[in-house]
Amino acid sequence: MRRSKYFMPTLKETPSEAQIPSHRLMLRAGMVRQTAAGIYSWLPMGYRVLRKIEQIVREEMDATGAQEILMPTIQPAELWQESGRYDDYGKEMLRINDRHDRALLYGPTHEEIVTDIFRNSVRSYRDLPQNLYQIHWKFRDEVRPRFGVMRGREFFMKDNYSFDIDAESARRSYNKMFVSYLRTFARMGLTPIPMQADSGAIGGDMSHEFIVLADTGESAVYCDRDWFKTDPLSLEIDFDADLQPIVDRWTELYAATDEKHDAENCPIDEKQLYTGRGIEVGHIFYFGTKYSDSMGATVSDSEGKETKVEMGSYGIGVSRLVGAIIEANHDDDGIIWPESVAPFKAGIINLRAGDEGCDGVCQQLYDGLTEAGVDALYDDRDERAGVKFAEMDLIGLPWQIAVGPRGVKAGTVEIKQRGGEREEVSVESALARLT
Ligand code: 5CA
Repeated sequence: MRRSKYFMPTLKETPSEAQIPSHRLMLRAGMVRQTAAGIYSWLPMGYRVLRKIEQIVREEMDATGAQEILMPTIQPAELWQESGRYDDYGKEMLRINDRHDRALLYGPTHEEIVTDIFRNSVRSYRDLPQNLYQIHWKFRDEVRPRFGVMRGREFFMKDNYSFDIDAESARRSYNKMFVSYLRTFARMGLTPIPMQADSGAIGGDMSHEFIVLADTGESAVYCDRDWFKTDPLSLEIDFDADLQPIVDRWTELYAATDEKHDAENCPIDEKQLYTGRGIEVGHIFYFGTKYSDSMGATVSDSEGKETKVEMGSYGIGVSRLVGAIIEANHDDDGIIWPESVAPFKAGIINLRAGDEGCDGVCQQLYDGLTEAGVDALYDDRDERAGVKFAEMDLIGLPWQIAVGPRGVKAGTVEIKQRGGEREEVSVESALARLT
């Protein structure tokens, strides 16, 4: 992509409404624009990151055997009246009447819809277990939308729902999601901490929040310092095997939120206890027959007896993750994208656009990267070098290659990793490093 043609409305000034780094940086880098309170439009660069995160989530969901579906954002009130949540949900639910005066709502979550699909389609234990997921928009009319996409009213979520014949099998489904979440967040360069949590409006008796550390996070975190010693990506995971040992290994380290942390009885000794703040990027729930009971979702078991199906639901805040990743990866100059979610892998900076030599080398780099399937943003504008370097640091691409007249004469370019040291190398070795 050529910077001169790219729609990336960066801001020089720090927007006064933004209180935390990720919100400031997302506005300054032209990734998003607020359309209404807590409602955002995603501009090209922000949307590229959102899609990268979405794709990692999708790949990791698929790896567990979950199947992707797409449910409507607008839902009929009747299903929520059946489950008993229509009144409970209160003002957070955006309620709508259609032209026939039928009560609809913009879905804040999808337990009711998916339970309805299930009860109309599945009759026998032979069709279980099932696990269905979707990635799309939710609306919650939060009292205090804030921190940009971190606490929006409209936000992008991955939500999935498991259906099992009994509690033991439901536990296996829960464990799969638990382990899959460790991998998912680790692939985005984050350290996920699963913590025992309250299940709130979703209900149920087993629940874990997945927290990533950031000083600006809304949740307090208490965990064992040994937490940070194991990389989930280093584990061989077979989703058909018993995952309980992996879950135990993580939960034995003990981590808890404010509500669950009990200073008197905390099993971790003081020196080992890490206390900090974090951002909730995922939340998983096992709620048994809460919805199958109220909504009548049953299947016949191996003896032909009608049995209420055991359910769980599992969420990941896909749009929140864009902010959370920035909170965990930035410096005074801007964002520092982990490669797996970066909007482009490299930025090419032409230090003298219009100079034949510089233009030629930049084009050679750009073509070479494009042919190798490496996304690059080529700053071909007629702008001061300082402006270009500052913008590249702001938008945080993992690699920068600067091309100037002096280097071109010597057959070299300057390559550096965001936040790292500059190095003079040949055009070929710059290409080799990135491809
Ligand atoms: N039905 C369950 C699981 S699918 C559910 O809705 N869980 S949740 O309420 O915990 O939401 C799942 C994730 O969505 C949260 O962990 C959080 O990362 C994200 N999320 C929740 N509210 C917001 C919000 N207002 N703005 C951005 N992300 C949010």
